[in-house]
Amino acid sequence: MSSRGTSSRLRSGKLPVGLCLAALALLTTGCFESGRLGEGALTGDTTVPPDATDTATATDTTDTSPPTDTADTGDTATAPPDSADTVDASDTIDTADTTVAADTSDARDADTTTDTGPLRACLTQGDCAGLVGEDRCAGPIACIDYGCRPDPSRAVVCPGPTTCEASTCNPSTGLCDTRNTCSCETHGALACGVLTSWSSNDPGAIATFPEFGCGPSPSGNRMRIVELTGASGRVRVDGQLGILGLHVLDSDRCDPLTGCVAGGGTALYFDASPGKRYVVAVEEGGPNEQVRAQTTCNITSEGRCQDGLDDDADGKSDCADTDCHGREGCPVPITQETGRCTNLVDDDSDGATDCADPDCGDDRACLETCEVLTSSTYCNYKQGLSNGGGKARSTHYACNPVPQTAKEVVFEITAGFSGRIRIGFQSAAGLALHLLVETGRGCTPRDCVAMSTGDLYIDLVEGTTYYLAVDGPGATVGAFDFEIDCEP
Ligand SMILES: [Ca+2]
Ligand SMILES: [Ca+2]
Ligand SMILES: [Ca+2]
Ligand SMILES: [Ca+2]
Repeated sequence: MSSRGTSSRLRSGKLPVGLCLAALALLTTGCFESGRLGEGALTGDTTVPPDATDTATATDTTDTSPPTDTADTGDTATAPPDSADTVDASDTIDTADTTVAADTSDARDADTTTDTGPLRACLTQGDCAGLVGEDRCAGPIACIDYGCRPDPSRAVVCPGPTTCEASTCNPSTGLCDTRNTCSCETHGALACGVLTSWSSNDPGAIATFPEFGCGPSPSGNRMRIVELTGASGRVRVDGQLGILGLHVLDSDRCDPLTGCVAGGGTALYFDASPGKRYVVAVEEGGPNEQVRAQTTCNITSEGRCQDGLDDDADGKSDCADTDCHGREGCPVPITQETGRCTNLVDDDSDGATDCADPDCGDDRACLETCEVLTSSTYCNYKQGLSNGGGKARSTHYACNPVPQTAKEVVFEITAGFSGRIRIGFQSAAGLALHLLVETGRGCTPRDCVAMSTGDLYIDLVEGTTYYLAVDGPGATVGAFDFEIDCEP
């Protein structure tokens, strides 16, 4: 072996030396070892063995890890047994089976068999002819195990309970007796426009329904079903005194779940379908209580503004309904800024605050004024002027929908007589003549009564002061001719 190893080193030259040196650095005896290494190197191209040694070390780690790893894998391995739990789930099926068995009168059969034993010994079915068991629900008598006894496979099974029905087998008849647990037998009646009173001691109160399909369930007190006669349109039933809750039921489906029309509180609204009959389940507080209910039909407006209900079904409840504005604590919404022109609030919510709102145009705080430049006017007064020398104080003339933002020139006339005059006016620049009448608040475009782009006739009233404002849109500046003709 070693000779082969040596020859190997000679052939391969430097590599084995390096290996040897490396081995020397670690072990004194290393070169012998390295000989073996070299030998290994031979096979070493199959170098795997040394690696295998490494793997051996790895195996050590593996040794440590296995417990953990194996444990993990072990768990996964245990997973299948878990699926065996699914088998447990099938136990549930077993339980179900047991339950079913319990439900069906198997148990009863067992009892019968144990208690009474066979009614008669038998070999054939004919031996049991004419025999009837004490419990007919347990099944007809048949020859089973040489004894005449009830046949459990033919025991009577009654339908399971529904919301309003419960069914049980009658042992003497072997038939299912079904009873209505949602009694719609009425005791009393409510009618439109009538205030109805009764005592909770009056006969007819029943146990409460367990649950309603509309509105919260009552608190478990006893209940009385009353007829609701003549319901039409929008209906309100208002429970008073000892009433804790109300539910309206469609009397064709007197079922608290599927036939519930409206309810939950002590007052309710609903829209009656023409020709349909309704009953009301009235929850009474307890014995010895006076109970009272008011019924109103064909409601068309919001009668109650603080009950949280939409009386007339127009989609708006209480104060949100205009019917309630100004009533029962519901404020009248502000629709105009007028009179609220200095509070910095857009009171009517139209996007314009105070003086910016046209509603405030006449408010003293917001009133536009005009400045009279030419006070000395008289009959036959005549001037050619330009508005460029005027003032831009007036913009919004009551008689002109177009804002006049240019400078204006204003003439004042105080009538010394009553009669018609003509104001001669012309302007090639697009200016207009505005007639304002003094109303006691000075010159203001708010008091404009007429406008003209040409001559203007005025029926003067003696003693009245008039203003004639020449104004234009935008930044219009231009010439105009102005003339007063007192004898047109
Ligand atoms: Ca309403
Ligand atoms: Ca209301
Ligand atoms: Ca305001
Ligand atoms: Ca406003």
